[in-house]
Amino acid sequence: MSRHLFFVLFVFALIAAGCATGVVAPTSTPVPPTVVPATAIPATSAPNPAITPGLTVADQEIKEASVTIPSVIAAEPGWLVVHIAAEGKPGPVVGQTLVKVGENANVVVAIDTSRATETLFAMLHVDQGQVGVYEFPGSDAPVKVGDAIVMKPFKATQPATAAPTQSQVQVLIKSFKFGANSTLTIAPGTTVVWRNEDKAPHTVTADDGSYDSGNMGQGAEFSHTFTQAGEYPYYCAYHGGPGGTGMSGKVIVKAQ
Ligand SMILES: [Cu+2]
Repeated sequence: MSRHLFFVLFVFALIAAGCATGVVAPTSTPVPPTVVPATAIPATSAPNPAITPGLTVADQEIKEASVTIPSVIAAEPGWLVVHIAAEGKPGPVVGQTLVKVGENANVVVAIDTSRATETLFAMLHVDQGQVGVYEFPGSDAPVKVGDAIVMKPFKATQPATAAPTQSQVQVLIKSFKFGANSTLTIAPGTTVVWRNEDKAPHTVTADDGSYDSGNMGQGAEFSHTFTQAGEYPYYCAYHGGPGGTGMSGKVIVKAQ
């Protein structure tokens, strides 16, 4: 037997022994794979480079203390955060919700409506640090594309409240006067409707310029809704002037 053949046999013997030990090894209960709870996975996931983060917003009325963001595209798990406006820029946060990687349609975010401003900012933040816990200021920073924060402003109006008891008041313009009594006191939210009964044209022009009917021929109507408490003097541009001069009147808006 040559040394070479001996070596080959020796290798076969080793393989056979290996197989044998594999076969005769005592069977033990299989060890289940370690299950890591989702919340315990460290948030080291890198953003998917194939996805460009972005969002689409829509002006809306606040419903059930929530706003809806039509579309949010995230490259990594994150937060859709709603900021209120402070001097035209995103200010404090009034609500946030988790978003998944990819497109999230119609994302509903519960917000603190008592602090909501007319303009709100929808902003995409990452979910780093402790996953599922919003940490900002902290690890959950805004997402940027280039140098730009992924953010868009939108208008959110408060839901309409109960209608005022008397929502509309008419003032007849007659004989070059604004009604029998030129001073009218109304509740906030009331709409005043002026109607010109004269053959002569008139105008309803606010002293502060906040509203102006322009020329009103006979039978013409002009309306304005007063929402804020205060005094609102007005005049006819043809027959009066600001400061109660000539043909003029005053609307006093007072909470009742
Ligand atoms: Cu007039």
